[in-house]
Order: sequence, then C-alpha cells, then structure tokens
Amino acid sequence: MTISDIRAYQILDSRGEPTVLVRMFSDTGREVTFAAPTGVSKGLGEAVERRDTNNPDSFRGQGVAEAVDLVQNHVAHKFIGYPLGNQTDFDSLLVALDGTPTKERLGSNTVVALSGAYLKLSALELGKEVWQYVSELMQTTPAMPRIFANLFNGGQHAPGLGIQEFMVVPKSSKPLEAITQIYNMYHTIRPIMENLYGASALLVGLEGGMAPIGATTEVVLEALSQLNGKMQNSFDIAVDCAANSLYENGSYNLDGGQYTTQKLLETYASWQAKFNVTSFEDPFAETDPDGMTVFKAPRPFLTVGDDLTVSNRSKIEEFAQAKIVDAVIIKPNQIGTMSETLAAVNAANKAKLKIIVSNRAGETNDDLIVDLAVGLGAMGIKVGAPNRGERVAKYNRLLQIERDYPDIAADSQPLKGASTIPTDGTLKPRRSE
Ligand code: 2PG
Ligand code: MG
Repeated sequence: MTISDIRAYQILDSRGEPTVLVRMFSDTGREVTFAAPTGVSKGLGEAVERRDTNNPDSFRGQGVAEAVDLVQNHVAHKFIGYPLGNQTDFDSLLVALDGTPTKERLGSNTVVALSGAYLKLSALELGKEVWQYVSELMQTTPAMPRIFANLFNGGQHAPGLGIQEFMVVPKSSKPLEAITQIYNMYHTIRPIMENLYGASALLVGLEGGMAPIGATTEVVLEALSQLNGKMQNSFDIAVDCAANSLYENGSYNLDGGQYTTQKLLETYASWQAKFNVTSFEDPFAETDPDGMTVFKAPRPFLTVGDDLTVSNRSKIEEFAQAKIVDAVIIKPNQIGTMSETLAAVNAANKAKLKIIVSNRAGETNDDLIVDLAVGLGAMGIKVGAPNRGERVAKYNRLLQIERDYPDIAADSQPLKGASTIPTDGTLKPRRSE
C-alpha cells in the first residue's frame, strides 16, 4: 500500500479561475483526485495560495502553472513509494518541504490538494469510506451535520446585499428531509423576491444564492422569518457577516448606512429579537479592536469564527479562551494540510466549540468536505444554495451517505453557544475583562 505516482494539473474552479488538481495513484492500481477550493473573502491569517502573479500571460496572473510544476518536478518524487495510511507523517513532510508558516513556498492550494488526495487514497486502500476513515483517525462518532444552506448571496460573493450569506438551517439533520425543506424554501422565496425586485432576483451569486439588486438586509431577514413562521419554525436563520469586507476607516458600511461597532452589535441583537437570527459568523472585522472588546460580553446568539480563526489551532485556542466564539468554521485550505485541519478540530472540541465544516466561494465538484463533516460528527456544514453544480455535489453526497448508511446518527445539535444568554436586546459591552 504505497504511492506509485502523483500528477498535478491546472483546472478551473466554479468561478472559472485556475486551481490545482492532484491525481494520486497507489501500487495496487487505484487512483483518486482532489482539487483545491479557493476563498474570496479571506481571513488575514489564512495560508497563502501560490499563483503565477508575475506572469500576466498565465490566466492574467491567476494561473497555477508554477504550483503544478512544483508538485510535478520537486515534490512528487519524494513521495513515490511512500506508505499510505500515515496522514500525520505525510503532512509533516509536506509542511517541512514548504518550510514557511503560511505555506507560501509550495502554496496552500498545492499543499491541500496533495494532503486531501492522500487522505482519499488511504481510505480507498483501506476499503473505507472517507468519513469512516476520518472518524477512526479522530476517534469521533460519525453523525449527519445540520445543513447551512446559503439562500441569499451578498458581500464579496454577489453585487447587491452587504451581508455575505443568509443561511437557513433546518432543525432536522436527516439529509433528505432537510434538503426537501431547503428546496421548498428556495422555490417559495424566489417568486416573492422576483415580485419585489424584478428579474435581478433570479440571478445567483457565487454560492448559488439569490442576489436581488435593491434588497436590504431587513427585507431578506423578514422574508426568511415569515417563511419560518409558515413552516412551523422548522429551521434556524444564520448569517455570515464576513465583516472584514464591511469595515473601512474605523466603521462598518451596510445598506448605505455607517455603523460604529457598538451600533452594529445592537443591530445584530435587534435582528436576533425581530427575526430570530440565531447564528452570526465573523460579526466584526479582524482589524477592529472594539469588535473584540464588545464580543467578550455575553450575547444572545451563537458566534462563529471563520476569518477570525482560519482553521488554525492556536487561534482557535486563543479565541475560545477569550470567549469570543462559540463555534468555528473548518476549511482545510485555510491552514493547508488535513492533519493541521484535524488539529484545529481537536482544539475546538476540547474548548467545547461547535464545528461547522464549510465550502469556499471558489469550489470544485469534489465532495470531500461532506465526508469530513460526517466523520467528525460536526454540528453543521455550509454547502451554499441548492443551485450550481459544485454546491449540488455536496447535497448529493449527503443524500448518498444517508442512502448507503441509514444508521448514521442524525440527532441534530442546537445552535447555541457557551456564551449564549437570554436578553431583551439591549446589549452593553463589558469593557474590562
Ligand atoms: C465564508 C466562505 C464560504 P469564502 O466566508 O464562509 O461560504 O466564503 O470562500 O469567500 O471565504
Ligand atoms: Mg465566512
């Protein structure tokens, strides 16, 4: 059970931008592929991709020909004959070959493509599903995650809305039941938006969510909350503020208004009170010193770290300690290798933070993140809208796992964090901690 060959290629992701695909072969004649996804709204602490920035002829500098060449001519030969089923050692070798704290030499795109392919090939050789193998590596109990379906796109993912993602999260984590509800929501809300905003409401953003031009945050939240009422409160409402992209010169720009940190916090509390928004991802910018201070206060909603925590073990430990986050987004390409991703998950589990595995804005049709979420027994998975092939690939993998393994637990976890408190909506910052 060893690696017999590794090939890398340049392919296009869901936005039509180049990305790295790795093909890995075993000495028994088996083969897998894994391709790196790409973020559009990124955390400052993310591992860095390698792109042909100095070569305008290579996809206007966005090409990954250098990364492909690195794998092919400098990395692959080191792993020919390397045993499978040894993720930690494989990844340590990759990290050592890169030799930088941010993976900038090999590139996070190269590293994640190699590490993900190795995980898939090891599972295949051992005769296991990837989720089974992940749960064995982590000693976790596999479980079906709740689906965070991104019905409206904004921020850097679509023109129009300022908030990047408006997600519905069915309370059932049984895939067919949850996906049927998500489908019904999507197709109920589309004509409502078309009536309000015309044909633009039929266009979709990078993750397949609606992107109505002229809509405001409150109109969308109102529509979702009314729908929830009609559907017997069968789902939660979650937002990804991706606040790094709203923050400029010390204040936040949203729906044409300017918000101080305190005013934004009160606005979030009002969305919670009026529309029952239960989860806020990246509510403040990383570079906003007041954001961190106000968020040390108890709050009435789940707070999720993504750009803030970047799937990095030490950042997760730090933010958990400061009680700034209740849950973390896990995206392997934010950190590089699968082992570092699993170390981040371990840190989150130890701190009792909930886990939400997530897709990226630039995706491929690969469905590894679904197996990761199921194997880890993650609370949730962000998979975009039920629209666009690269998003639907994840929905379909959830359905397939449910069909093939109907005994996997589907005891949906609540969207509540350690710091969640009931409130009347009047939040005060706790300035000295
Ligand atoms: C996010 C992601 C995915 P991006 O912010 O959570 O939804 O977006 O890939 O652009 O970071
Ligand atoms: Mg995010």
